[in-house]
Amino acid sequence: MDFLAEVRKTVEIRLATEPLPPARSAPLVDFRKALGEFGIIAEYKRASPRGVIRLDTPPWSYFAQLHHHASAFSVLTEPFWFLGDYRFIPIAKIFKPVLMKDFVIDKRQVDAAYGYGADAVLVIYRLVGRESAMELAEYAERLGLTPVVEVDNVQDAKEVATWGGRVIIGINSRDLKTLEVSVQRALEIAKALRGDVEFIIESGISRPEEVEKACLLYAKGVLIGTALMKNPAAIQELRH
Ligand code: IGP
Repeated sequence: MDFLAEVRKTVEIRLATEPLPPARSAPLVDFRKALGEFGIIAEYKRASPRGVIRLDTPPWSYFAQLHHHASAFSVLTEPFWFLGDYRFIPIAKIFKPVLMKDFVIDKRQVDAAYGYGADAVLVIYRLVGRESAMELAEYAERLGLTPVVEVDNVQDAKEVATWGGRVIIGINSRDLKTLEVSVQRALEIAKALRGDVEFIIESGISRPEEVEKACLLYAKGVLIGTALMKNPAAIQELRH
């Protein structure tokens, strides 16, 4: 069974067993505006399907170290592969606007993003398909959240580019079926969008040249996880 198919099964179990999210108390901010001209989104990710990344950086110190340089935070909330937790969201939100990263297949997960205090929510096109991705993105917008719709090919990117609204396209360098990463491929997809629509580049970014290239292709920002988990101080060189 591939990763996405397997993760879907556990999301269904989570949906059946997780308690209802709290009522939102955090202020809602415009995630796109928070990125400014070009922003770095620093991701808190303790593990991935490839294994543990880092467990000795507690969430508070990660966010506290990075908030002067990052425009926003991305927080993994998937518990089984990524060792994520919804409760990381309010910690990140003390410092910056927050994107909730999970495998969203149901509106109730968008409600969780809202309740725990996120400002944006990830919707993975390849996980749910066009119809559901559109529905989930619309639902998120209705709540005032920014949908970040993740794609990993030109065709899907061009489709999402027609949706309008407040959608940001997340071009993923990682192919979620094979988990193989190519920043070059993500940049090619960005080129095909010609800056007509707001997008960010995600995954596998660790070098200043990559950040620079994304910026030159009119990305609104880059999302960096592993490299910053391993070395939060690296953000200073990554910003140009
Ligand atoms: C971050 P990296 O290579 O910098 O750690 O990647 C982010 O893009 C990655 O965690 C990610 C992800 C996802 C995680 C991209 N899309 C979907 C979970 C679900």
